[in-house]
Amino acid sequence: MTEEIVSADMVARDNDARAATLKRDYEALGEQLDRRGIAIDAIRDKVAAFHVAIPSWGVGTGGTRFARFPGAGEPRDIFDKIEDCAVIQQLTRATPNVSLHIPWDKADANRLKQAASRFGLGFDAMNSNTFADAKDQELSYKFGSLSHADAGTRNQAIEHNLECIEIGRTIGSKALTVWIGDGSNFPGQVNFARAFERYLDSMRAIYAGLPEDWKLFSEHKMYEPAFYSTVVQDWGTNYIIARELGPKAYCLVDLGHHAPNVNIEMIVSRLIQFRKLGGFHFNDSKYGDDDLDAGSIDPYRLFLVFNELVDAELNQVEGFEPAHMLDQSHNVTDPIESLMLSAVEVQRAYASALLVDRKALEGFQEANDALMATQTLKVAFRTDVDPILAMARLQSGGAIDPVAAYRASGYRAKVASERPAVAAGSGGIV
Ligand SMILES: [Mn+2]
Repeated sequence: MTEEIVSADMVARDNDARAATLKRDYEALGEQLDRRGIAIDAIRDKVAAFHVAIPSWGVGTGGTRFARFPGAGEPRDIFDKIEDCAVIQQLTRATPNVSLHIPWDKADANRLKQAASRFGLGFDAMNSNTFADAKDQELSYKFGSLSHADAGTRNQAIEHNLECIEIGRTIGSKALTVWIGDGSNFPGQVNFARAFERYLDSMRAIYAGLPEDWKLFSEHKMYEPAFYSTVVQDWGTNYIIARELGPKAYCLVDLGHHAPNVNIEMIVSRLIQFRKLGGFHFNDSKYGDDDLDAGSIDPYRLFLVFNELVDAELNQVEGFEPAHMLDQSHNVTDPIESLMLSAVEVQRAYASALLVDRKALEGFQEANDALMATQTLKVAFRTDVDPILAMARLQSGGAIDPVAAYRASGYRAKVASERPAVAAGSGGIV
């Protein structure tokens, strides 16, 4: 029996107060969609089956280079984090998996498994960390890890990734995400080609340690922590890596890791077409890699990304099975609230993309009718799919209004009294 953190009676009471209005809104939208030849229940069922993973570090308060302002009741360790993730899942029913970060979440693997299964949670991709030095680590990653000039440092980083795979095997993960801080801050500091060759060699060693049914994800990032060059700077390099390594290697697209105005949905399309899209780190950004909440700045871009994903889904592209995860920094909000609403935003983009009249769109594309083609997308984007999302949550046992139910539950005040305040420190977010 899955344990529930927030009182189920309390959630039911909150839902009861909203259910009649939701039913009316859902029926009205159903009628409207029916006129467009869309069965609302089918969309609801697809939304209910759509999941996005929560990164363990996301439930802690983030920070910037300037400061970090800790929130009340911050999780003290991975077991507190799992409880926070369980609240998000209980109320949204959209986030059944947690993505661990090693060494931050290092703990006895069996205890981890037990803690998660208590709340019916599973584990998503493992995340290795060779962009910071762990406590008591022999060699420093100050000047890189997998691409480091020193073979000993590279081996240490390879070993760390192999250890992450081992932990992941025990807890039932099926993927490893490798994100590195390797790069340079000054022109001339590193030789681009030699650094990349060393990185590829290291990745080959990690790839060789991958279980048969696992995937290896590499994530590109244009800048930060290195500010002049990064070793995996863009999707082209990322694609080269995945191709060089082999069929189990895929590219991750983090929405914040691109230059401003880059056409991310087109990158997504290219990676799908060449069978190398591994999945996403969802967030949003205004100026750079701001790690803001998914859909908070440019919901249309998120919709356009999902337009590509739904296109691939409907075309049954071979091997198309992208992993979805949120990767954001919550500096001024309650992380649980931000993550709940972000999961809903990702579902919203998915639901809206499912409403696109693809036959009409193709017709307009063939006829070079640019105006009607783009309007076809807009019609889907402008449709308020809120009742579909709420109904999917309600029928899956979640909350019609997750934030209202969460606030009514008093969860944050409760954990604030149990968990001592964490000292304000540095950002510690990637
Ligand atoms: Mn990321």
